[in-house]
Amino acid sequence: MFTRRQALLGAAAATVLAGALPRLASAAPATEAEIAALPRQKVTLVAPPFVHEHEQIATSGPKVVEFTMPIVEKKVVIDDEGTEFQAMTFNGSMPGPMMVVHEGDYVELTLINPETNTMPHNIDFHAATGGLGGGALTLINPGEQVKLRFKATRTGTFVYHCAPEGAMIPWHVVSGMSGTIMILPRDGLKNEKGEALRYDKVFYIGENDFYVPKDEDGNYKTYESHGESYADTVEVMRGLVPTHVVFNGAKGALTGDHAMKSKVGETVLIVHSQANRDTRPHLIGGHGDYVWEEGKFANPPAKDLETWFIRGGSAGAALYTFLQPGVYAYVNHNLIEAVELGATAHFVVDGEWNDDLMKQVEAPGPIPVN
Ligand SMILES: [Cu+2]
Repeated sequence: MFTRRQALLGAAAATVLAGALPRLASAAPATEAEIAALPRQKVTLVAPPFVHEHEQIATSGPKVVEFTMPIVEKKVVIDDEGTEFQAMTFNGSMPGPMMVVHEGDYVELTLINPETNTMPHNIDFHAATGGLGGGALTLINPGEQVKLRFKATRTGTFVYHCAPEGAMIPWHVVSGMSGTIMILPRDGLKNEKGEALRYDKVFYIGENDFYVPKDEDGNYKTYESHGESYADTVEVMRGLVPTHVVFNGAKGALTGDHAMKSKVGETVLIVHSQANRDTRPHLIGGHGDYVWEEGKFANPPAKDLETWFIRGGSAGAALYTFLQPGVYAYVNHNLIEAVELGATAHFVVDGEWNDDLMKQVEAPGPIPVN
């Protein structure tokens, strides 16, 4: 028999345990009435590398943050040679847009699969708990929409991706269906000593590996529809050698005229995701001042990194204050992937050159003869 004493002991044990657990995970579930009473905020998503406006430090209590994303199946060009690719996208961009909320907020997403699409899709949030990250509750056919709510209980940068079922999962992911959500601590980012860190700008870079089939002559093949491209594409995928490794959906999407802009003294947060494959971001001529390699803000950031490692299926975050002007290449430091396959972006940084940090003491010239 369950006595009153046992019940009290149980309650005491639960209290001790609750103290050791993360606050939100141990909190009693909120009722629908409590959630309904929370303030609501509607966010309009923007295409990467840009990120919608948000507070770094929450100025109010938890809220329900509303997002809407249509799924867009479309043909896109992914390199300078005009290679056509049957893309599947969240919100029309590769990667899908970055969402930002605070710990303790509720994410409420309306996912729309327009009638013009040909396939079922869903969304698996690595930040969410249960139901295949929401994948089990969001599978929708063309012509349908669904609304999912989940509580943001863990801070960090987390991948989301389409995960319909079986062989469709990797195909939809390497067709472009992934993105990132950033869940900030309510009191903002911190260094290893618990001191506040803040950014002037945030950029979101999504890396994609593409597997485009070639014909007998070695030219990339084009297809009329996604369905038609499927069998050939799976064959290339099984070789595990991508034909393209790109940032933001195409070779050159973030270089030249599309370079990201900053200036000396500005602190930039660079969020980098890869939903399928490992990668290793590196800022040539710069560093990662503070890097959350695994992207989880409950862990102290690593400092002064030269290159960081993003595990396939995750998103990491690096904070850097630019100290010199110029054009910085930001690459996947598998340099074959960076240069040959497309994984290069540029930062154009304005400002004053610092001779103390670097100076060409003597210009190139002939070797003197003694
Ligand atoms: Cu999909």
